[in-house]
Parts: sequence; structure tokens; C-alpha cells
Amino acid sequence: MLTIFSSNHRLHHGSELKDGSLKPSFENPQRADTVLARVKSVGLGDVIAEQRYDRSNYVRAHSERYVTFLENAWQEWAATGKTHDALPLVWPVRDLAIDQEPSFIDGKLGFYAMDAGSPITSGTWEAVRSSADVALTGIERVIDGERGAFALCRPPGHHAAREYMGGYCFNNAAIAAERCLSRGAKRVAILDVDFHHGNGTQNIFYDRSDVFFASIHGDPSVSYPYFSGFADEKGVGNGEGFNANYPLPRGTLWDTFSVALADALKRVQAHQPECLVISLGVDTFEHDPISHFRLTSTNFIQMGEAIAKAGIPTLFVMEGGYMVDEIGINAVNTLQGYDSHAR
Ligand code: OKP
Ligand code: ZN
Repeated sequence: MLTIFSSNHRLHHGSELKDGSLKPSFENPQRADTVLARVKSVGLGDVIAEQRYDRSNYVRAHSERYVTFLENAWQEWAATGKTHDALPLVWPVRDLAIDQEPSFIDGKLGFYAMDAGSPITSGTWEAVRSSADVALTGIERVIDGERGAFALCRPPGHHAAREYMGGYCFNNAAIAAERCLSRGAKRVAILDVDFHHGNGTQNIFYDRSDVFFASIHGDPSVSYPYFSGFADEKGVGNGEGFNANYPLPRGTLWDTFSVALADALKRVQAHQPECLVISLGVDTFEHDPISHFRLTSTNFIQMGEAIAKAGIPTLFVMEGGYMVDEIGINAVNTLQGYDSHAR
């Protein structure tokens, strides 16, 4: 399988608010480098660099003003004399939720964020757009006939919605899906197997029937992102019936996960998509430091096999996975499982 990788990911290395104090992000550069090393050591296939895409490719999944905010946020923050990472500290919740962008950076950060886990550093914009370009380069290859490709994106992005960041900034999977549609596809499916609900992807496509979205994740009543990912969220308007959530309890093993996966894949196939985008988080691993499922490294091979059997050209987009020692093994196991059964 072809891998797309950008060394620009290293430009993003920040800190996050975790358990009440500021810590280096679990989402660190070592993650992508470990996955890349594994891709190379098993000889998964060619590794190519991303192509540069125009910003208009990010604007379909995200709003114009959100993209502009991301582009300028670090300069605006640095102009106030600060040299450390930018994080929000006030949010437009419920009755404070007006739709007017503040003009000062502190206000903008809260306006365009859902959590304090998405730091903006001097290199964030370049890293984030390169990560989206990795996904765009990958989907292009899949549209052009590759049966599978791996977008080794970092930073990841499935919590990023149309107009706010959360767990990082651009929704790489959604950006790829939009590109697939603009290249002529009528239907696309996105299946999210990361431990955390893909709230951003759900938000972007919630009222649309062209993109079917399914997510298997930790029950949001006890897991981040807490406010999204329940089974009764099925889409609205034209999108009704085109969103499927599979919240599962803490401690979930492969026997339960695989039943949800089979059901999600059945619904993906029923949608008859021209291409499938997998939000590939491997934080479902039994030893992940921030998540609560218990999949084994072998289960990731089985996951890749199950996805391959759906018989749809597939782009894998890297999302979470924080047990750095095993992230390479688990991500690449999924891809090898796919390759061994792809038709
Ligand atoms: C991203 B992905 C908030 C920090 C919360 C939550 C985990 C983000 C996971 N202060 N971080 O889905 O793996
Ligand atoms: Zn995750």
C-alpha cells in the first residue's frame, strides 16, 4: 500500500490542558515518525511526499472565516507579546453562543475551539495544512485507481468541525471526502474507528446524504468528546439516516467491537460509495494511555481484513493512538490486514 507522509508534521508540537494542568500533548511528533518507521521496516509499499493544495480545498469542509483564523492565529497571538502556545480560555456555551467573531485573539480562540487540547504554535498552520495535503494527495491516488492508500496525517483532525477546532485543527478525513465529491463521486462513506467519537466529521456532514458517516467509539457519557456521539444522533434533514454512531462501554474487547464494525460496514456498503475514508485511530489498543478499549495488536489485522472485504477503494487517514511504542505496529497491522484481503 502507498503511504503519503509530510515531514512538516514536526512543526507542530504543543501542550494541552490535561487533568487541570498544562502538559506536553500526548499528540506528539514521535507518533508519526514511529508509524513511518514501521511502514518502512515491514516494506508496506512506496512512501511519497504530499502535494501542495490550494486553500480552497480546505474551505469546503471548513468555513472561510475558520480557515482565515487558523492561518493568522499564531501571528495575532505573538503580536500580544507571547511566545508560548496559544490556548483558549473562554467559550461561547449555550446562551453565550452568539455567531459574531470577536476581533481580539483571546476571543477568537474560544470562538473557534471546543477544547483546551488544541494548541496553536508558531508551526501549527504549516503542519495542519500539510496534514490536510497528505489526505488530499492520498484521496487523489485512490480516485485514480489505487485500491488502498495510507495518509499518514499528523496532526489528526476528526474532532475539527466546520467551524471549530477540537483535538486539533483541520478535519483531514472530511477534506479528503469533499475532494472525492468534487472530482465527480456521487457518494462517499467515512468510517471512524478511533476510540473517540468523530464529532467534527459528524458535524460537517450531518445534514447531507452524499456522505454517510459511521463512528465506533467510547460511550460519550464517560469519554471525550462527551457532548456528541450518542446512538440517537442519526442526521437531520436530507442527512437523516446518513449518520450512525456506535457508542461502546469502557473495556470493550474485539468480540463486541467487531459486531459494531460488521454492522457499520454493512451500512457503508448499502450506501454504495465510490470511495471509503477510514478515520484510523489506534487508540482502541488495550494499552493506550488515554483510552479505554482493549483491542490487541492482532485485532488490528482483523479490522483491516474486515474493511477490505467491503470491496471499496479505501483511503486510511491517521487519527489517534498514543501508546507510542505500539502505534506503528497497530496502524500498519490494519493496513497489512487490508492489503491481504483487498480485491
Ligand atoms: C484526539 B483523537 C482537552 C484534552 C482532551 C482528548 C483527546 C483528543 C483525542 N483538554 N484530549 O481522537 O485521538
Ligand atoms: Zn482518539
